[in-house]
Amino acid sequence: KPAHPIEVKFGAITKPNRTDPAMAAFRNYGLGQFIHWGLYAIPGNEWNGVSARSGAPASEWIRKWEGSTVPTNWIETYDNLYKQFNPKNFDAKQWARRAKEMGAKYVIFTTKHHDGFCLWPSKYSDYTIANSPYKKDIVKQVVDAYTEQGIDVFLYFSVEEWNNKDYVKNIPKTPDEIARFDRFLKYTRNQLLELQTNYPKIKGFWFDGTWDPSWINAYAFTYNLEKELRNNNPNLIIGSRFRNDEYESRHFDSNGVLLGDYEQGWERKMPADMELLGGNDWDCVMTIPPNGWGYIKNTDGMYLKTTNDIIDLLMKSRAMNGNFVLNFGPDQNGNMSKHENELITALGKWTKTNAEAIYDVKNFPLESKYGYYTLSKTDPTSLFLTVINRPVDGILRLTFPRNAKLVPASAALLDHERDLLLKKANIGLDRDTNTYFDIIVPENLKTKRAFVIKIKLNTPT
Ligand code: FHN
Repeated sequence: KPAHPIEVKFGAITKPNRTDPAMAAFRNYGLGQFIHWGLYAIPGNEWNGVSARSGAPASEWIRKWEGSTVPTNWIETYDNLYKQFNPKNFDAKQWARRAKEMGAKYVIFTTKHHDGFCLWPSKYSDYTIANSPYKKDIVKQVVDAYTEQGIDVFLYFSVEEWNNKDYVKNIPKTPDEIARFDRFLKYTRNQLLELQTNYPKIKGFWFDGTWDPSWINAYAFTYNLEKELRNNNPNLIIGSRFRNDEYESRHFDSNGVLLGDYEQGWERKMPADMELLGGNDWDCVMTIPPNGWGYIKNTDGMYLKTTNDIIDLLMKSRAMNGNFVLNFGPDQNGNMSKHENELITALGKWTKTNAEAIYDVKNFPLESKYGYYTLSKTDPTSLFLTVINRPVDGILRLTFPRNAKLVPASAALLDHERDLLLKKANIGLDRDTNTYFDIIVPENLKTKRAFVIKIKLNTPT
């Protein structure tokens, strides 16, 4: 934040921390599902059986891959993949049922990624699902199926388009570039209004590909467009990636004010602490492999995050008032992978048992070396401790400030609904500042997962 605020004309349109029901619901989602699906599912991270890049390739970026193993006519090949896109097993209802089982309360679905292929029959483009052998509107099926399951839908939309002749990467300079980019901006507006009109049930947009100088330079246009989208739907939720101010500041304006309703910069990374978040709403979006959002045929040698990894990240997010969004990359037929399916089932079991600690909770201003605290929003005497690190001696020693208005009074395991022994521990340490409470973890508690302890708080006796 600058020491002296400067005048920003194209800054935030909405106030930070909106209090309307739509944003209140957003804050309580807890867990979300991201789905990256498009033509990149066909090659599935390899050209002719060879992964062209070492390290952590982004499978949905395959059209951009370079190197000796990429076929010479690869861009043309890619741009013709739509002629093969015919997902015979795609069943939006099944996806939605499984997402619900997993415990997801919102879904972010790719309507169009950087390759420009639209999964809805846009009247403003020929490069759409309508011209594939599949023909049917995929976005509509996803919006309807998820909404029916009570899962809110956000549409992912990439502004950047690799194969659009009107797209200009740098600030348009020549008359031709200016005319082309002008057409591109109109096209983008048309598509967004079309999505709003076609799918009025959506709760928000999740923007991407907004980093090129041309888009950054179009701050007046994007400001007006955001206003227009919000006028059409005052409850619409838009993250901080959509646009920048007139000084090229992205996510936050030049005075440090969030540009949008929640911070959208936490991609494959987590805030180290609450301070970094400045009290803004946020979500963390995460891949299961190290990188790669679209389908990956062969994951040999890649670390795939486990259910325990996900539980850890989910509860870390919740402890810091954020949502955690797990990405899935279905294959060209619309199937999730074996690992993804196993994750859904295992995570679903966990979120069901421990729902009280995940949804409708907020940060509790103490840290625990055992895991993460979350506090019920509706009952400030219900505190949850997700134990990730189980102590070797079975004693969870909670440290509370001496002057705390509420302290632990009783404890129970959420999964077994079993009461646990809780006692004040006069350990003779820092007695002027801290009070200690011991919770005993039963030796016969056999679990491969983190477990949650519900702690009832009471005024100190
Ligand atoms: O380039 C994309 C990437 O392919 C993926 O869609 C992610 C999802 O957050 N967003 C972009 C990188 O920031």
